[in-house]
Amino acid sequence: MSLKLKRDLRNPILLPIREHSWESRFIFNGAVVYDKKEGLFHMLYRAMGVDDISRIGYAVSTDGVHFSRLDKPVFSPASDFEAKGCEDPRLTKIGDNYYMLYTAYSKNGMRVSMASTGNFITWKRYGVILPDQDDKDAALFPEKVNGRYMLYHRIEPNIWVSFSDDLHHWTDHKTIMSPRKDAWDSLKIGIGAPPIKTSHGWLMLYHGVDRNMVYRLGFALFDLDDPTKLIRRSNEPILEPQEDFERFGQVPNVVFSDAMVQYNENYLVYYGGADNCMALATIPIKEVEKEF
Ligand code: BMA
Repeated sequence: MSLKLKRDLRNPILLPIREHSWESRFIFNGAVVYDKKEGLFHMLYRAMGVDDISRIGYAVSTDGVHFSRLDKPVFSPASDFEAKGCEDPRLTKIGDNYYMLYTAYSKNGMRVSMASTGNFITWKRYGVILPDQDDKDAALFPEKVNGRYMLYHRIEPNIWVSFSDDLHHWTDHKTIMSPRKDAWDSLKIGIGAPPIKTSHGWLMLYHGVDRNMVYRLGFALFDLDDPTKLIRRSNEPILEPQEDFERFGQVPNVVFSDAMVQYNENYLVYYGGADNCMALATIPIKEVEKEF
């Protein structure tokens, strides 16, 4: 499989705003959803400013490229577990609500946390949902599996899932995907975007890190009936650091994504370049379907 994402020529599509102290230095790793009825792309992005604490900003767009932003963050640390920041949001719509999974970062480490919203401004906070150990890269599966909610997360170096009846208590943790020896994803992996349903299986975007700490992106396909069963994955990365904004920045050689959106005939992959800015790369759905 040698699928490659195509970068949008207008990249980077979002940059820090120097005049806003909370997002003056870096903005990256945004979650994006497209609401077909409204014709709007909603983005929640990770922002860092003068105090080095990650907050979540909101941006909205009609074309998926040009975004209007709010002056103030829409989600900021509110507990000791979040004292150093709320990082890397991922969004899943279930019913009328959007569920944001994010990393709560503090001196105690990283914990998977959740909040839900109907409007991206006001939130119901669930707090830390996996309290026991360092854990991150979380996203909610868009459907119930055998009557239960399913959560993706990452306990190094693997991608895990857990299950819940009520979204608060998570059990039955198991590994569903691991790094591969001597490959671009040899050190650790984590989910990118919540999977998209296709006729062949659940298409997941994921990131892989190698021993040189280069972050790349790939696809993985999971069984339609049993989404914990991996069918295949990209032998070669579908996107890797190449442009200057991906190679130089807060953390060099990073393409890191929290969002894949189905829009017209394409998948749109939104990604952070070098933990510095937001960028967009696309691939025709047909091309992906041919390979899988
Ligand atoms: C991960 C997360 C991401 C970041 C990546 C590369 O551990 O912190 O937010 O993009 O590292 O630095």
